[in-house]
Amino acid sequence: MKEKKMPTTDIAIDEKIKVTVSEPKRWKVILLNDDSTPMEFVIALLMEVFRHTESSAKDIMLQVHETGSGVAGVYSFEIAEAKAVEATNLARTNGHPLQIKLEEE
Ligand code: TYC
Repeated sequence: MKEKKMPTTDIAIDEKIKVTVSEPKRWKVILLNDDSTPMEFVIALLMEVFRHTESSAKDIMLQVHETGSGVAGVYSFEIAEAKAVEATNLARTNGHPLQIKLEEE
């Protein structure tokens, strides 16, 4: 039995997929000044939680003391939040009112 050939159509698919990848947002952990958190405590906290050297920790502490605020570090949101919580807990455990805020870069 003879087979009938079906008509064929060639279809060219010209499809472009655009993928846009953007950098994840970064968050600043900002220390705020107050009248009673000891300077030495802030320096130790900046060294322990934010891994600063004694020299950069002193600079940041003085910046906060003199201008009202200063950046302890810049991280992804999860890391910034974890460091802010850790630093706040450390301050409260030691009876200090140190305030910390996060700000998108
Ligand atoms: N102003 C505080 C004092 O004179 C020192 C201080 C610095 C407090 C930085 C908080 O985030 C701070 N003892």
